[in-house]
Amino acid sequence: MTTPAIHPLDPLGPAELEAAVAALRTGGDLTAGTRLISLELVEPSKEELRRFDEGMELPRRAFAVLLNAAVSTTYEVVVAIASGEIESRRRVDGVHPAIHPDEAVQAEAAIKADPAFLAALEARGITDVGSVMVDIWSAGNFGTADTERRVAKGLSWYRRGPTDNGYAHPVEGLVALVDLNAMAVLRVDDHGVTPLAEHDGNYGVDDVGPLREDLRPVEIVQPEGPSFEVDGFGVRWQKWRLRVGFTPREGLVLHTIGYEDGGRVRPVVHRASFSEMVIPYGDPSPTVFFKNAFDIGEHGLGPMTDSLELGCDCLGEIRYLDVSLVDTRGEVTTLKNAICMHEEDDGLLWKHLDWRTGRGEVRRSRRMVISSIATVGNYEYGFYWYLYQDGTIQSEVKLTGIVHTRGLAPGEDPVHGTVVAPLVSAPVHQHFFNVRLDMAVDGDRNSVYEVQTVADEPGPENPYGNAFHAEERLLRTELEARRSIDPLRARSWRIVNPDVRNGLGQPVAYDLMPGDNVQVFAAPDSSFRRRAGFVDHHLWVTPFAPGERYAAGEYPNGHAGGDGLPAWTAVDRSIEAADVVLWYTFGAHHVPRPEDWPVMPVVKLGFSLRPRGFFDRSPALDVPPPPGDHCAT
Ligand SMILES: [Cu+2]
Repeated sequence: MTTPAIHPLDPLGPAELEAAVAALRTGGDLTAGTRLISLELVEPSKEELRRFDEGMELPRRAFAVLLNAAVSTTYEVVVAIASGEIESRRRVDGVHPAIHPDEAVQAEAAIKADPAFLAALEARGITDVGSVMVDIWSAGNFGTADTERRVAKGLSWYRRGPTDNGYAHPVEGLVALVDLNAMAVLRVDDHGVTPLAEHDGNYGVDDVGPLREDLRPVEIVQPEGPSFEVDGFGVRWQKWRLRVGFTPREGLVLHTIGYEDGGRVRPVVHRASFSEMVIPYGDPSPTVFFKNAFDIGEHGLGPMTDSLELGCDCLGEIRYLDVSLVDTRGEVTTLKNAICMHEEDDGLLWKHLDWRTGRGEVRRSRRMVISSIATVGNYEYGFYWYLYQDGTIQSEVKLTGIVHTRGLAPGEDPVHGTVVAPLVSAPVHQHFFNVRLDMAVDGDRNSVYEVQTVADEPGPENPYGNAFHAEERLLRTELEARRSIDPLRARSWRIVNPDVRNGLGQPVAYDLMPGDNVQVFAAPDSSFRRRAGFVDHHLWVTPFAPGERYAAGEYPNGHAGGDGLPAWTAVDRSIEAADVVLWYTFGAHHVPRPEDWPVMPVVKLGFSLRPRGFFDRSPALDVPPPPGDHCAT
């Protein structure tokens, strides 16, 4: 068997991770007292990629974040994979690196062995600590003495059996504070005993009573296989070309998305990824107020990514990609089927019936789906990218899993939550995502316009009062480009290449079309808002800078705030005719419903990138009619 040649954008494979870990051990960076928090590819620059295209080989390098837990010191180390040479080593002061899942497991064990915690359980009539599940939450930064340390908080639930849904039985009022570096419990705060909720919240086949019996099979058959080709991490589907990537922090990443047109591949997006996400809860009670986990920056989606199963998470002719990850000790594991690729029928693509002649043409839409799902404690996040035959790229998150719960005192009627079962409240919260789009519409030099519809003033030019038009406004600098959605004016943002014209003489462009979105409700001076400044605006635009990767900064865990987009864009750099990066923040309110219990049906949200004069006319005209002669006349 031949191994496909490694492309410079491919994620680090198992042998490369092993080599990097060995180099870190040899170099004295990974020792018994240090933890490997993350290890990922140093991605090549655009300049290097051009050299690769010209036939030059590029060296592979790994970027490691290491924590010396004994002295609470963080290091960033760059390793040359082939030679094992340590290229650079930098101590980063004043930061707390992300919490690796290994550490969460250890922190849970430490809490469950703590005498004060056991005593607090006993006060609640719980003597079998093995049935208690303690979820580890990032502690935020509320300006207390604790924030000097790398701390997390443990919240507890009780399982009535080995497969019981513990979230139905909150062990309310208990907050354990754990020092992750010392892996020691600092304190257990007990805010008062309430009775354990009795109702179960199980959802397995055997738990839910008779299943409906009127569902007949749907089979997706592609006898000639799917219409896409996968070569390593490279993907070709219809006229789309791209490379799939994966990082321990962002999970699924798409690289070099381009569209083949007139015999050449025209670039659209250089790199697309979920750069950050955060879920602020709106309940001021002591077991909830601090909950605003930055699941990407404080934890990392990679190790939480699910191994997907054929025919369950995706349906049809599926191609999977495996990815490899390291744990804090440097052990390499391969996650099978981490990324799923398949095609879906997408209903109508276009249609017209000439009603005078009875002649009709209709085409069905097919879309390419590239997806990955992360289980983040109680919740599932599905990250989906769709490519369409009309040149559209869509990004969608699917929210599902189990809503977070807290226990209620008898008679308590929660203002900031929904009662989903007796004595169980699901607190109100929001889910915010930031997608980083390093755009390249027909090249790197792009400008961004805000587009919205305006009504003309009534007057001699508008005598009938009917006139309205779309108005474009160039966003010249970073501060001008801090923008929010305005759906009533159909506001969108246009990424234009000022140097390239279409056949009609118009500059080629793609539009960023917002989907469902919301505003943030936490107070402007709250700890959460200082730390998650990227939720202040839906759109941010920056000139590309290699160090600007994540919307809330490189190290959001326990950070006091201000890092990331608010800091970078305060410089107010020019973004006109530049290599621009768009950062789009979108979110959902989640006022839980009884119907979200005990496991929540999927909620979808996202946005699209839609061609605007990128083509001279519909690029979907050459899609053939469905087989058979009954769909075209
Ligand atoms: Cu939610």
